[in-house]
Amino acid sequence: MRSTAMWLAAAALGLLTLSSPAPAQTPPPAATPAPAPIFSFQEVMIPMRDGVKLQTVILAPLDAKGPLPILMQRTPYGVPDKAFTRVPINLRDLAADGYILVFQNIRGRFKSEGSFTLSEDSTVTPGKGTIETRDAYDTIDWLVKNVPANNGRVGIYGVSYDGMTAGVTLLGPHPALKAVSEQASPTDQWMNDDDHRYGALRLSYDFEYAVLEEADKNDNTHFAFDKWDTYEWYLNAGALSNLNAKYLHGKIRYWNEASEHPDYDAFWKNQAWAQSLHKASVPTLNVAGFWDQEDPWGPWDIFRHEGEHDPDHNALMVAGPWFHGGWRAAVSSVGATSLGQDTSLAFRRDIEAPFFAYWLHDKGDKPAYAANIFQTGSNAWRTYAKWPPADAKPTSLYFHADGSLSFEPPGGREKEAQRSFVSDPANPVPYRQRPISPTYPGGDWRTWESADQRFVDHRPDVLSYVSEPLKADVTIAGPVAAELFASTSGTDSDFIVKLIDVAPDNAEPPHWGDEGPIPGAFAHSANGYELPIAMEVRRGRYLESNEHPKALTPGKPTRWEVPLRDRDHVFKAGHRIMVQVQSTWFPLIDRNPQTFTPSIYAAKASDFVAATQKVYSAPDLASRIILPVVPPGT
Ligand code: PG9
Repeated sequence: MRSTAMWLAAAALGLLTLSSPAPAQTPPPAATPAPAPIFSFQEVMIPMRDGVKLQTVILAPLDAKGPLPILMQRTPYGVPDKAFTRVPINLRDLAADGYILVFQNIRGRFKSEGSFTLSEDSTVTPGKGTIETRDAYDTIDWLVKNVPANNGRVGIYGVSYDGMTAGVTLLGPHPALKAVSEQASPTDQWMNDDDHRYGALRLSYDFEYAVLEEADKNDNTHFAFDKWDTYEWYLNAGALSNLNAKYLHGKIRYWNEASEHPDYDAFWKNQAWAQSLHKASVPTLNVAGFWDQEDPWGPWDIFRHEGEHDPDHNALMVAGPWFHGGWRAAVSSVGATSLGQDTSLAFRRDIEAPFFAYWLHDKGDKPAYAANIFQTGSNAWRTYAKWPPADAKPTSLYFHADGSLSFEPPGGREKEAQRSFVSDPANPVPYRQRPISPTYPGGDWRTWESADQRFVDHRPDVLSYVSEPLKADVTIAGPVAAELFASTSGTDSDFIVKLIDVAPDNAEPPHWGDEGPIPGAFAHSANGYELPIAMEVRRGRYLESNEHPKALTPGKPTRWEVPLRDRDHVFKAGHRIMVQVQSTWFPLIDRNPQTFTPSIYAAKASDFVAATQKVYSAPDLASRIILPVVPPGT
């Protein structure tokens, strides 16, 4: 159990302590009797329609008083073994209602037969979904016919890859499948989530995850970096082509495929499985984290596609202040801000468990909301009958050439106004404080999206725009976007936009429930904290077409639309709103050479050049952030 993905699987299975680790030196208590098993354990090989058999673990509660529903999880990361005897903390609320728990390794992973490659696994066959749609169908069919004392109803849930195997069941559900909770499922690996953002390669993630899953059928493999600071390692590796030439030697199929398909072609489009989803085929609880460093977008994408036909309001959206899978851990703060409650526990107890109880046990009431969201800033749960809320009005927050940010558009005196910086691929802006440890299995990858951005705002290649302290709260709920007018002296380039909530320097010490302020050091670090609310990259070559990249015209001001996803946040009175703009974000995003080449995978060292970037704030080139502002009192 070693990667974040594995951590998630382990966390879901309760094989990790999720709150605080036990002190290393504490001697074990003498002769504690082993807890009595509460499940019967069975491992079976379930046959699929093509004869391939999948390794499946079935845990049936020993104290069941009658037939129970089945709750299953399908994973590439490994299933529990016989040591699984207790209900893990993060399944406790679910398990209290009584379920037969089923865990299955997908085909080609561990003891499951058949072959596995990342791309084939999520490729859609028209009308039939993905291979996982079919394997889930066949598994459910077998389970309801063969597992004793089941009530004929099945639910599926899971985070990330396991969320995707849950989500794709919606493309061809078995009639016994009554409830789905896909949590942080990716839906389109070129457009968003793990591997790319609008075609910009998520270098460190894509490279390390491809090795993790494709190097060995029976393991989750960590690339053997010879440097702790992977910023340095990736920079020394040079042009992308070196990664295969020097390290992978063509052995990792997904990396080869990504290199062969830099643009949005059929290879990627066929894997964008939610494009084939046009209705809420089964009641669904979609779950997303606002600070999810891997798959923040897919759940919203699935929710929107289900909304194309959902007359019974069966597609629900839940979002909260979570890193990837944080709702299966314990999240009671973001950055240096206390949220005043364990939001993850609240989700599991008050949202997830009642959702499955209603659909699989006929217990309780049908959830009455469309979206149930933990709004940060106000730090409160809010339910919405419709998402995005109709009263939120797109409102522009303009950049000014003096570095200020305001709701006033640039005036006549700002004609031609702009700010510039030099973006040098030889000295890219780190995406988080160095040293940057390998993505997995280190824990710091999990929280970098909520890290204080003061670590870069002094850099000459990062532009900051900041508002006056707000006189009243500004609440945003719905999709956020940036519209930049910017130029580069190069023929290709990236722009990264970050929307930041800057805490005042007199931040109140955070309170924990009724127990009073949390001691000083924590409050101290909250002073002036620059908390990212939204961050994203756009790659210039794809501004006009995702399929056919084009060179930029050097020096020409160009419109860059940067989607910043759905948000629900209150910028509190006294806080300031900040926007940072930069052109590198390394090694999260590969370095744009800033010289157009037909494929960046084929760029040579000599193509990587420094470029002068200009961001405009003139009346006719008014760079801005578009915020879905909710009027006060609504
Ligand atoms: N983010 C991981 C993943 C999901 C689906 C495809 C590829 C990677 C994960 O944590 O499982």
